Amino acid sequence: KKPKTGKGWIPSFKDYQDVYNDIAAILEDNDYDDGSYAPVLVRLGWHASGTYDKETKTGGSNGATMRFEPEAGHGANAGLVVARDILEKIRQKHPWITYSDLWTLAAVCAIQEMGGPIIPWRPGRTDKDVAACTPDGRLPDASKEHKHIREIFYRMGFNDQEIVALLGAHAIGRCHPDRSGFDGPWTFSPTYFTNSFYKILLETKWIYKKWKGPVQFVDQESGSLMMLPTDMALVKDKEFRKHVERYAADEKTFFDEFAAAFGKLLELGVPFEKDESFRFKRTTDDE
Ligand code: CCH
Repeated sequence: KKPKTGKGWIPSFKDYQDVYNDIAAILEDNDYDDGSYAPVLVRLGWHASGTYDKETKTGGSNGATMRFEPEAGHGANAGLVVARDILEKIRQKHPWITYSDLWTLAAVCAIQEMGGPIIPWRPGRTDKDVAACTPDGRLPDASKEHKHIREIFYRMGFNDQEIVALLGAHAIGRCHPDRSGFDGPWTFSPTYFTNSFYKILLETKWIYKKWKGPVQFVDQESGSLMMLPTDMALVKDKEFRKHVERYAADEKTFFDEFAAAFGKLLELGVPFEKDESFRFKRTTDDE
């Protein structure tokens, strides 16, 4: 077997599939949170990409600058060290892959392995140094509402429909008081990727949570689910609500539109050398 390094060596689809399989294998091998690292890996891929600014063409997944201070220490990134540390182990086994390709591939793997849609993904990102770190404040602030969400996502180049589709990722994972200050999961199945975020958002009676923490909502019936002020903005705003209703009614539509928007998010600002036909689909079955 030839070593996977050195000038002229180019990774094949199979090499990326091997990385994918190794990530898939460690997702549920733990007592972490609800029994899976998958949600926090999706959050890492999103926060690595969501710093993109289309005017200055800075930020985005290319660079993996969250490896460095100050970006690692930005308030929005609290807790993501867990995700970066798990992936460090994968990287030691596959030292040829860039962190920026690894982090985005891990998010794709996590979504697919949780039963979500196939996300279009292609390699080609390079890692940058600390000088490419983005300024604090590029990621959304959960205590705000429609105007803020639009400002943040329009800056990346998304429209209202794509914003609502992306937020459906809150079907998975949870808020941690020691990270964001908020508390609780959005759904009863936080390790399954479904359209349940929209259904629960529409069908539940939400009340303000009575506590000393930041303003958030809790479901009146069980008291165990939560919504952020930014999540609630999706049903208060007429344009957003239209799409919440579409996705709650039809999971296939949500999956298709989520896959397109998330695939786009992971590619913002990346100067790919290969065209879109180089995108490929990975499965754990190596199909
Ligand atoms: Fe999110 N998210 N997110 N989010 N998010 C949090 C957790 C997750 C906002 C705020 C928060 C997206 C958009 C937004 C995930 C995926 C996406 C938390 C809790 C806050 C706060 C963090 C903690 O305490 O651990 C806001 C505000 C917005 C936009 O307005 C988008 C887009 C995505 C992906 C497509 C995932 C997954 C989690 C769960 C992480 C975990 O550790 O369980």
